[in-house]
Amino acid sequence: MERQILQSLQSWPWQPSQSGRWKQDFGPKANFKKQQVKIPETWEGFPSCSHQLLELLRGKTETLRDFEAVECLSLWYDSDRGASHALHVDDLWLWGQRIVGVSLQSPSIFTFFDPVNSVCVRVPLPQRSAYLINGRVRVDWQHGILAEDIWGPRVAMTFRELTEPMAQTELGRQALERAKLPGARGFQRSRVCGGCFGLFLL
Ligand SMILES: O=C(O)CCC(=O)C(=O)O
Repeated sequence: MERQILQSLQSWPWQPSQSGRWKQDFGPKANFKKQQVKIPETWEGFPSCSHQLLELLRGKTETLRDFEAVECLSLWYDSDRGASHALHVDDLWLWGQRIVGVSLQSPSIFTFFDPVNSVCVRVPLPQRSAYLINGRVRVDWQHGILAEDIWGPRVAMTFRELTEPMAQTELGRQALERAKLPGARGFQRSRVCGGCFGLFLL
């Protein structure tokens, strides 16, 4: 399945992102400073491989049974560019409680940091594993990937859901519908600590 996913992602162009990363972003576009969100007209759903992957992940734990992703963000960490992901908390006004991600192509380490108690926890992310961040870890702890923990090209796919109030808005309903479309085609060719952190091997 890993090879199939990586091949399918190659149908899409990688856009330059921050800190030596490249990205492919499928979902609503947010202005995080203004807390505004819109649905790009050109967004035709997730890459088709992600639907099979999400189905697999929903079957791994009861916590994900009703998980409805509205964003699929693929990140390619380019070791040659010293790629990393600074410690952060995913935006709370837009993204819901559960964040799910898979690690492909090479292993890494997730660094979690509790700024209130200055505690750091490091969790290995094996190649072909999936994680779930939920509860207090999602809200109170920062997470990130240090440059020293990228040892080769790594592709991460992260799936996010909307907050409940957002999901109930007209825009939220439209985003959910769009995310469920059978699968967008690449246009290149056609044109820890309370809460929960779970790790699954795919
Ligand atoms: O690379 C990863 O698996 C984590 C990605 C992440 O933290 C994010 O997209 O907010």
